[in-house]
Order: sequence, then C-alpha cells, then structure tokens
Amino acid sequence: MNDIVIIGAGGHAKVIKDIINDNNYYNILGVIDANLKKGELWQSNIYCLGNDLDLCNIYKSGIENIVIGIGNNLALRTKIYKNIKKIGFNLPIIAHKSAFISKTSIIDEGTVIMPLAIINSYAKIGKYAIINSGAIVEHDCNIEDNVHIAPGACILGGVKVGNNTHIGAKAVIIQSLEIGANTVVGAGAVVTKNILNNKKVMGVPAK
Ligand code: JB3
Repeated sequence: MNDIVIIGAGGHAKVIKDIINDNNYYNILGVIDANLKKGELWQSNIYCLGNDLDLCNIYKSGIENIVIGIGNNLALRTKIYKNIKKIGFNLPIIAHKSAFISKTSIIDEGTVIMPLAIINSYAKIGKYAIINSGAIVEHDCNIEDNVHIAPGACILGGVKVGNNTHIGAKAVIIQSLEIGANTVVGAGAVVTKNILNNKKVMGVPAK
C-alpha cells in the first residue's frame, strides 16, 4: 500500500482520513499541522509528522503522496498547494467509494470527493477542489481550481464555477449559469442568474 500524508488536522482532515481508510488504498503516514507538536497523537494511531517546514525533509525521505486536508480557508489552501507542488509531491484524487463519478468526467489532481457525492457525465473538476458529502455536480459542469462545493449543494447541468469559489451547503445553481471566481454563495441559496467575480450572494432567489 502506498503511503500518504494529510495536511491539516481539523474537521476536514478527519473526513479525508476516514475516506482513505475506508477505501483501503493508501496508508496514512501522519498529519502536518500548524498547531500540533511533532510526535503528538492526532487520531487512532496517526501522529503529527511536523509542520509545513518539515515537508521538504518528508519528501526527501521518499514520501510522494499528499492531500490538502484543510477545507475552509481557500487562500491558505492555494498557498499550501503551491508549496507542495514546488517541493515535488504527487496529489492523488481522493474519492470515497460511495461517490458516483461518471467515467466521462475529468478530475484534476488533489481534488477530494466525499461520500455520496455525484459527478455526472462530462463534468470537469479542476485542481484541489472539494466536492463535499452528497453534493451533486451535474453533466457538463466546469468547476475550476480550489472550488468548494459544500455538502448537499446541487449544481445543475452546464454550470461554470470560477476558481476559489465557495458554494454553500444545500445551495442550488440553476442550469447553464456562470458563477465567477472568488465568490461565495450562501447556504441554501437558489442562484437563478449569472454571478460575477468577487461577489457574495444569498437567499432565494440569490441576491
Ligand atoms: O462543513 C464541513 C463538512 N466541513 C468543514 C470544512 C470544509 O472546513 C469543517 O466543518 C470545518 O469547518 C472546516 O474544516 P477545516 O478546514 O479542517 O478547519 P478546522 O477544523 O478549523 O481545522 C484546520 C486545521 O488546519 C487545524 O488543525 C489547524 O491547526 C490547521 N492549520 C491551520 N493553518 C494549518 C495551517 N496546518 C498547516 N499544516 N499549515 C497551516 O498553515
């Protein structure tokens, strides 16, 4: 079994840990965290390997696979992504076995797909995105890098979502719309019109 390291030790990392263990494909070597001490126990038999400054040595010791396990800070996720790519790590796609992922979809490195998510025909998902528990990404969607589709959100067919955008839990995006980059769609919102970059919208219909 290949080894993998998780960056972060909070709620998102716990879900990723369970997915990896459930899939039984990677062996979790440890976590890298800013607030745990090296050698400190995190969760059952998984220890902290150090902080971000230790990543170079971990890579040099022969560990190639890593997953970003921090979910709610999109800017920090990008900083970490750039750092681990520079070092040379491989970022596999981590997808729970209960997720439906169409064979015609295209998913880029470092993306995590949580239990019961659906990614339908010809959808495209960028780098280190999060398709959270039970979220639906319908056919022909184009979800760019570092987008977080929160639990239960439903993105109908042919929608484009720009880089670093957060789609809140249970939000609905009507088909064929374009949601800009660096935008936040509130939980439960129903988006019926295109949304520009750098916006925050909420409500039904979303404003
Ligand atoms: O709602 C759901 C289903 N998931 C949420 C997820 C998307 O976001 C979840 O409920 C949480 O609210 C949030 O989870 P996340 O991102 O794991 O946040 P938190 O539980 O606060 O844990 C963040 C972890 O990142 C902590 O262990 C911090 O110590 C660690 N951390 C913070 N800054 C860092 C850094 N770790 C490293 N390696 N480097 C940092 O710069």
